[in-house]
Amino acid sequence: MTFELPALSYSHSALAERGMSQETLELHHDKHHQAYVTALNGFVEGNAALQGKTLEEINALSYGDEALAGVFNQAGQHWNHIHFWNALSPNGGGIPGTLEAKLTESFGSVEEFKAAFKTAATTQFGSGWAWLIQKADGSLGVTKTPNGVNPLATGEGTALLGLDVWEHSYYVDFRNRRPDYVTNFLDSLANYEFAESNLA
Ligand code: MN3
Repeated sequence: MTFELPALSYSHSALAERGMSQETLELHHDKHHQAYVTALNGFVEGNAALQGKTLEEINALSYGDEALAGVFNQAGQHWNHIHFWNALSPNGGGIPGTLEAKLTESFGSVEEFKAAFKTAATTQFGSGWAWLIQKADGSLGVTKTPNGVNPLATGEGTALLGLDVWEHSYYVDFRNRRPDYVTNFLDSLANYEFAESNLA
């Protein structure tokens, strides 16, 4: 199986008014994500045990296996970025009713959810991700992961909404101001319809 870079469902300039520039999407999607896909395909080509496996299967079998650490980095990042492009929207920021009720039930209020997510995203030291997840008991939670790790790999829960906090995701638009990038995501860019569609 050869993996491919999925096209964005919006134009590279579609998020610019909401704080994610065309330059960021051109670099992040066309260059960074493409590099993960190219490297992953190289690993698959050289390892018969990976051939014919889905991306989810490669994530699962490579996570935590020291000999496959390089494979996991690329597979995890391919999965994470596919999720991430869907987690952004030119009409982002509005929270649909079913998700709002779940957020209120689990966090107390939407504002408390946002505060918890922002804490996770800003305290992830170095590169990584912040996630809204649904746990096995159905409740929602917030977690953070380093580098290419995701909740699919760790088994913490189902990823509802993930935010890339690698510097390449915000340095063009926000320079070193990661907290502002996170707040802008939560208020103006997040595709909460996508998050709701990931609920069990
Ligand atoms: Mn990235």
